Amino acid sequence: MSIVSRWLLAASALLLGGQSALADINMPVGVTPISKEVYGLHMMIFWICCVIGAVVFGVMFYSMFKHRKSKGAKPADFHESTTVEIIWTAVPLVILIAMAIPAAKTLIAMEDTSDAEVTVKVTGYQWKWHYEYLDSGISFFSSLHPDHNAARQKGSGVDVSQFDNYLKEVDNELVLPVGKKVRFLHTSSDVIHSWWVPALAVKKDAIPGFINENWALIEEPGVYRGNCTELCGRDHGFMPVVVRALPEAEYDAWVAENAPAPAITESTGAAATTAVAAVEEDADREWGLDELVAKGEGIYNTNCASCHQANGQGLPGAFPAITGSPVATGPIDAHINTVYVGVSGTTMASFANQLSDVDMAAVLTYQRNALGNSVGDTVQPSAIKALR
Ligand code: HEC
Ligand SMILES: [Cu+2]
Repeated sequence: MSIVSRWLLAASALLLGGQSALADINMPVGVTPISKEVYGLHMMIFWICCVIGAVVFGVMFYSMFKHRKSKGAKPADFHESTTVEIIWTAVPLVILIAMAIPAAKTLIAMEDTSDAEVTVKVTGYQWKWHYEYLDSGISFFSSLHPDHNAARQKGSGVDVSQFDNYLKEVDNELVLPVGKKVRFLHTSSDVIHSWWVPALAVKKDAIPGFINENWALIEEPGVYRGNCTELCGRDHGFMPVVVRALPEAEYDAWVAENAPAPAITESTGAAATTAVAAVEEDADREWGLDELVAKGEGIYNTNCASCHQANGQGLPGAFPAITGSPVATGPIDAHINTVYVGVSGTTMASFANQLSDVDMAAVLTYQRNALGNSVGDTVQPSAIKALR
């Protein structure tokens, strides 16, 4: 539907008192007490503006018509009317104060992050989000879904109409409980991002070196989508947010399943300890070239391809090619160092905290033995572990 027809539809719906077409272009009501208050304020102020508009233009057009020259109207020629000046100062003042009181109440409520039951630290990265549940120790990165990421690449040939939420799907969703106050701590590891989920009425800048707070109490289970809303570089449009709100019992089960060992209660402790032990064993054992390359491909596409490109060619002048790169085909230690430490002063960030030992070993081995390179050696997870 074109913008014009949408507006015509909305205007006719308005006249007929209809709601649905209006809701289509209006801001969402959302699923938190704050989002509902924000929506209420928005509608209240919208209607106040409508009334003011109708009154002001009504008086104007009536006066022009009633006192038109062809009817022999003679203009008044008085100067300075204290009464009029007092009225047109006082009336807007009263209206502004009447609007400011409820708005200030909502603003104060938005800032009140006290008594939160769950705290999630949200860190922006170029171009993904990192979520850290401070209470249970769960933490993970959330990137654009690999299928969508592959489809969006130039010349992928994928028919994107097959996706329901094209470019609005992630690999790991932020899982939150319904009916609990959740506090968000927003920060960034590189440039300024902004975490925005309209249905939660949460939109906060993520600034390196600062922590901003916000909160939400989600009232209905569901999936709520959002975006980064601060222009943060070339893939700014490809770091969506997906929140999955679960009823409390399901959320608790999800936490029990995903929490690392220390936060686990006695009853589920054994299973989690084995899971952690398995991960540790993975980092210690000797890996084969093929399994590292196989694992490395996905990690490369998620973490490195946005700059170095999926085919390893880079972007001349901005991001060096990995194919034939003297670093990726040269001494192993310098290659590890480039990715573990990063290259200061460039957009090549340190991946030490972004990738596990196994993941980093896999992506390095992938760079050395795929994308047109064939050095033939492997980077073992134990070599990365030794650097920590
Ligand atoms: C945000 C963009 C960006 C991302 C994402 C990125 N890099 Fe880089 N990378 C760069 C830039 C820029 C350089 C060049 C740094 C310099 O000037 O030396 C570079 C250089 C490199 C080099 C050295 C290449 C050469 O020949 O000089 C390697 C190896 C490398 N990156 C590996 C990786 C790996 C592995 C990942 C993913 C885990 C990754 N990069 C993700 C931007 C990026
Ligand atoms: Cu961003």
